[in-house]
This record gives sequence, structure tokens and C-alpha cells, in this order.
Amino acid sequence: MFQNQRLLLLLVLIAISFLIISRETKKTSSQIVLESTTEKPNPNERISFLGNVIENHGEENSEDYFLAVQPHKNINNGTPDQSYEEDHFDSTKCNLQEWNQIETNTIPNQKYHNLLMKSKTEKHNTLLNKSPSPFSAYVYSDHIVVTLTSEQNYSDVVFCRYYDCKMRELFGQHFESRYFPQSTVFCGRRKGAEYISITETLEDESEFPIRIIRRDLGKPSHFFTVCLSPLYGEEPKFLQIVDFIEYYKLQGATFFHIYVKNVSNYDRILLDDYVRTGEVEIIQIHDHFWRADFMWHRVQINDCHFRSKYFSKWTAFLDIDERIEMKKYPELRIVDLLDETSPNVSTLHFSIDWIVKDQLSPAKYLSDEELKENMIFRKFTNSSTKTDTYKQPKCIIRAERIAIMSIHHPPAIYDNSKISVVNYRIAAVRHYRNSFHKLFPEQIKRMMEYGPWKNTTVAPWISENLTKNILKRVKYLYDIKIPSDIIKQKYYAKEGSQMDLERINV
Ligand SMILES: *[C@@H]1O[C@H](CO)[C@@H](O)[C@H](O)[C@H]1NC(C)=O
Ligand SMILES: *[C@@H]1O[C@H](CO)[C@@H](O)[C@H](O)[C@H]1NC(C)=O
Ligand SMILES: *[C@@H]1O[C@H](CO)[C@@H](O)[C@H](O)[C@H]1NC(C)=O
Ligand SMILES: *[C@@H]1O[C@H](CO)[C@@H](O)[C@H](O)[C@H]1NC(C)=O
Ligand SMILES: *[C@@H]1O[C@H](CO)[C@@H](O)[C@H](O)[C@H]1NC(C)=O
Ligand SMILES: CC(=O)N[C@H]1CO[C@H](CO)[C@@H](O)[C@@H]1O
Repeated sequence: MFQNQRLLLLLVLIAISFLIISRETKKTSSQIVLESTTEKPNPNERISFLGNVIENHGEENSEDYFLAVQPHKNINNGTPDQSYEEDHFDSTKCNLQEWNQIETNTIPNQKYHNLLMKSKTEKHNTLLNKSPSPFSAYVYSDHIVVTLTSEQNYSDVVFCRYYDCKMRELFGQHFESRYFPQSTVFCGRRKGAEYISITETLEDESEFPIRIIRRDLGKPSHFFTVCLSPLYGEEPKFLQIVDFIEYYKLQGATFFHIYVKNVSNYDRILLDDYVRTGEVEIIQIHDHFWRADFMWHRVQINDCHFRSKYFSKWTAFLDIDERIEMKKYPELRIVDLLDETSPNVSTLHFSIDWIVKDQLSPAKYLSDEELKENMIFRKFTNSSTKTDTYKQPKCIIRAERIAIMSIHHPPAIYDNSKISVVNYRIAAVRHYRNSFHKLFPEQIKRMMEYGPWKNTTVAPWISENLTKNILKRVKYLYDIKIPSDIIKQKYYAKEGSQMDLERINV
């Protein structure tokens, strides 16, 4: 009965599409098609029934459901690179992938997690979210991690709920877990699960399930990548972004996870272009509960920690105004330091040099000269000379060995690996502190305690290459020569139209 109805629906759909085709091609066979839908063919004959129709090469006034259409060019001379058993893959099924056949009912390091929960390590519960708010999900060899935008309910019980390729719930296969670390839930794996959600009870309707991202490939594809804190606020960003990315590329980084709350359309062109070339992933952030822009930081660090686990061997957590530099051996790069780091070290900890940034960066590319003059590393060189090792340091970590990551350091590590505090004279962070920052005025006051102030510049090889690389990327995107109206008119004419240039405002 049910199958009959489905078939009927299918026939109606075919009839409607045929009706549309027939109208366009001014054929008159549509009535015959509509009549034939009332015949209710036996569902067992479905395959052969449609098969026949397709075989029958659509004579103009036949009763065919499909008209055979010849391709523009004869392309019968190739075969697909790879074939799958397409006869068994229909609209009701999921293709169960090789990698997605694993089931697990425990999560690794549970005992250690319980200890950390007891000691409330990195418990904040400071936001307003009233639901788990799944953000991203990552599958590793024996577990799944769901990160959340919520920062509530540390260590309370929750349920992982699994969904197949069509977002149909895999009923009865839920997994009981806890909110841990903050903004995170660890879940077991389920065969065929492609989406996942989190609810506080099994009766709760889940929020939109999210696609599970693969991080189960074993070997990371990158050696050194960077997580960039959320971008928001009024200051124009394109020059800061290109300076940041090109700087760390010179230092050996090969990929950037960039979290965006809001940037101008002009700045977005640049970010999108790095996505085009495969160097950047943009993670757009938006909460369905109220939160101020600066309240994203912890949630972003947490998400990027799990996003980077088994994606990259080493990951730096940085702000747009921070540049780690090799001070004693300026000819070396950060990746040279990482290559020399003992395998027993899971964290490199860098102290801060403050650099006064007392002007905003420009909003647009105007000329090479103007851009060069405004390049951050050229323009701002007034630097602090004292340091406090534990004052807002930044870290590069081995993500898979860290249990919890926070803004300045990892509060919990899995193995007995070490945090290595890098000698301040060997390497440190040039932190271009915006000296008219409105949000945290007390930080400016504290920064002033790190004098006396000294003029310091970056290594000549960096200055030279960075200038060149920034100019190249910026000009490629923004230095577009606008032709004269006459030339434009000529090209419009080639497309067959005479445009009123003033009207279309180009
Ligand atoms: C989560 O926290 C909120 C606010 O503190 C509370 O109302 C809610 O009951 C908690 N949920 C669970 C599952 O404990
Ligand atoms: C986003 O940023 C742009 C550029 O700074 C600004 O003009 C706009 O008002 C911002 N929008 C929101 C919703 O904050
Ligand atoms: C790493 O740690 C192990 C055990 O603590 C030690 O035997 C080994 O020498 C260390 N390796 C390095 C390179 O420091
Ligand atoms: C460097 O910054 C300090 C602290 O803001 C300031 O007192 C000093 O005048 C600046 N030096 C130069 C050369 O701008
Ligand atoms: C800082 O040093 C650089 C390079 O020696 C020099 O070009 C620049 O003028 C100096 N800036 C200031 C403010 O003294
Ligand atoms: C890392 C890098 O790109 N280094 C280049 C900097 O520029 C000089 C010449 O300008 C090249 O020789 C380096 O290879």
C-alpha cells in the first residue's frame, strides 16, 4: 500500500516535469502521461517499467516518460575514473564509508577527565546560553568531540545523539557523557554516524545536528598551523590580516584557522582569497544567545584545539597583533625551533615584548608607497625592554597531548610531557598593542611599566620578504585597473548589449 503511494507520487512528479518539458518543446503528449498515472502499475514492475521507458528512445508522440536527449558532443569514448555499485544506491540509502564503521562505548582518558572535573579545572560558566549549542564535531580514531558555543553546565550529564547521512536519528544509539572540558562533550563512535547533536535529556528535541569533520587520518597533514582569535571591531583589518598570514608563512606555517565575528566586505575579499588558495579556513561565529564580541575568546581557543588535533603537529594560538620572533638567531624560523624541540615537550611558552601601536591601520589599498609606509612591522618599532614571563604569554602546542587549552597556556596535559618556557632572549612575541584600546584601558597602563622603550625592528630578511609578499597579495586582489567607459562599452557590446553606463553605475 505504502509503496503504491510512493510510486504514485513518483509518477505524478514525472508527469509534472514532463508537462514542463512538453510545454517548452511544444509537444502534445502530456495528456497521455497524465492519464497513465491513474493506471497504478504494479510496484514489483517498477524497475522494468521505468527501464523500458528509458530504453525506448522517445519518439515524438509516444507515451514515454523520458525523452532521450543527445548530448551536445559525442562523449561516449571515456569511462568514469572510478565506479561504485550505483544500482544499490538509491534515494533512501546512505553509502556506508570505509572509515565510518567503528563503534566505541568508552572514551579515552576518562579517569583523568573525572579527576579534572572534580578539581573544576577551567570551569567558567559565565555565559547566558540555555542550551548545549553544538558548534563543531570532530571524529578521531576512537572517539568524537563536539565543541559548543555554550559555556555552561560544566560536568553536568548530557547525551550525544547520532544521525545518518540524511540526518535521520540513529535511535537507541545515544551515548551518555558530560560537559567536559568547558564547551566540550566527548562521545563514543557510531557506525554510519555523519551528524551529531547534544541534548541534556533524551526527551529534549535536539538542536540542529552538525556534520562530523574527519580527524581520524592518523598522520597530521600539517607540521605547523595557526589558530587566530576572533576578528571583530571597527579597526580596518585587511593590512593586519595579510601581514599576519604572510609573516607566519615566512616562519613556516602552512595553514590558518581564522575565526570571524565581523569584518568589512573589503577585508573579507582577502580572507576569501586565502580560502581559495587552500591556506585558510574561515570559521564564522554567531551565537543564538546574547554575547559581547570579546566573550568568544575561550570558546574559540577550545574549538581550535580540537580542530587542530591530528590536523597539525604544532599549533600556535595567537591574536591578530602578535608575531612570535626569533630574537637571538634572527636568521632562523619558528619551525627551525620546533624541529629542535625535544619530543618530551608538548608546549612551548613565549613571553611578550610590547610594541606601541598608536595609529589605526588603513582601510583600503591606495598605492604601493602608502601601503609600505603603513605595514605594521615597518611603522611600529617602539618596544618594551623588560618582561614578566607569566604575563599574558602565548603558546605553541602539540594538540593531541593537551587535555585542556586556555588562552595563555594549557591547564591540563595528558602525558607527562613538559611545558618548555622559551628563554625570552631566544624568542618572544612582538605584541603590537593598540594603545587606544577602548575595552581594557587598565592593560595600557600596565604595559607602560615595561620600559625603558627602545626602537627595535624585525630581521632584514623578514622585512624584505614580508614587504614583497604583502604587496604581491594585496595588489593581486585590490589593484584593479578600471578601463575607460569607451573600452567598457566595447566589451558590453561583445556580449550583445548596449549598456547605459550611468544607469548601471560602473
Ligand atoms: C545548566 O545550567 C542552567 C543554568 O545554570 C540550569 O538552569 C540547567 O538546569 C542546567 N542544566 C543541566 C542539565 O544541569
Ligand atoms: C561589521 O563591521 C563593519 C566594518 O567594521 C561595520 O561597518 C559594521 O557595522 C559591523 N557590523 C556589525 C553587525 O557589527
Ligand atoms: C624524554 O623522557 C624520557 C623519560 O622521561 C627520557 O628517558 C628521555 O631521555 C627524554 N628524551 C629527551 C630527548 O629529553
Ligand atoms: C615609546 O612609547 C613610550 C610609552 O608609550 C613613550 O613614552 C615614548 O615617548 C615612545 N617613544 C617614541 C620614540 O615614540
Ligand atoms: C628605528 O630604527 C630604524 C632602523 O634602524 C630606523 O629606520 C627608524 O627611523 C628608527 N625609528 C625611530 C622612531 O627612531
Ligand atoms: C623564506 C624566503 O622567502 N626567503 C627569501 C627572502 O628573500 C630573499 C631574496 O630577496 C630570498 O633569497 C629568500 O629565499
